Amino acid sequence: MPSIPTITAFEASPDEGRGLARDMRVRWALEEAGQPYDVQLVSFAEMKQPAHLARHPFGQIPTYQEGELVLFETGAIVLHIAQRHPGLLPDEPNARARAIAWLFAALNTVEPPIVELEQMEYAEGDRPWHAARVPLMEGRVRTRLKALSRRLGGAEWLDGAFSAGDLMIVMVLRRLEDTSLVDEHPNLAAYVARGKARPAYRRAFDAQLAVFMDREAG
Ligand code: GTB
Repeated sequence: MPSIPTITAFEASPDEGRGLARDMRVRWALEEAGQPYDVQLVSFAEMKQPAHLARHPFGQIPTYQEGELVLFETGAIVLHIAQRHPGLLPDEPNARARAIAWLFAALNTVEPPIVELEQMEYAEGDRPWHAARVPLMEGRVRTRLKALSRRLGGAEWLDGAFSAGDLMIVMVLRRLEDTSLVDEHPNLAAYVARGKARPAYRRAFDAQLAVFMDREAG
């Protein structure tokens, strides 16, 4: 009998239930796949202990455990789920390869300048070069968003039916929610809204929010 996978997530996520920590990507993929899962919550201290380091060499969340298989990296985890369940990758081989390309593009091409912009705010906000660097970094993000918006055009999803590639792009774009950068492209804003309106997304979001609410309730 196939085992129910267990993922790890923050015991106390710094995002306070906003669904911005990376377990949300895995939860969403599992919900799209209709795959039940368990969650093991870990503290920051536990994440750096040998038991968790055996699961994740960098001491981070999320991880994914299914029988003998232990995985880290959200790209690898989402791809694994998508390859084993219907609903997240097309069957036709070329369309499937293109959907996987979008998954890689989300992580390798779109997310890096977004993370850099984000990190600059909290890690370099008080540095003398900060004011000069902001427009530079925003420019790099804008370059990616412009290209993404152009490619999406008036389509519902990036390449045919909703795929793991869309899931990852939506999650990466969500990282810009505290800015107006996505809103500069109404088609991208509508695309993110479509992703967030999916029932599987809602279930995943509510599940991670419940962790925060339970903790708040004491
Ligand atoms: N490349 C890895 C992957 O995709 O799986 C990156 C994993 C990662 O960065 N995990 C973060 C982590 O464990 C949590 S998600 N950090 C702890 C550590 O490195 O010690 C990153 C994150 C955290 C908080 C917010 N937030 O508060 O909004 C958003 C995103």
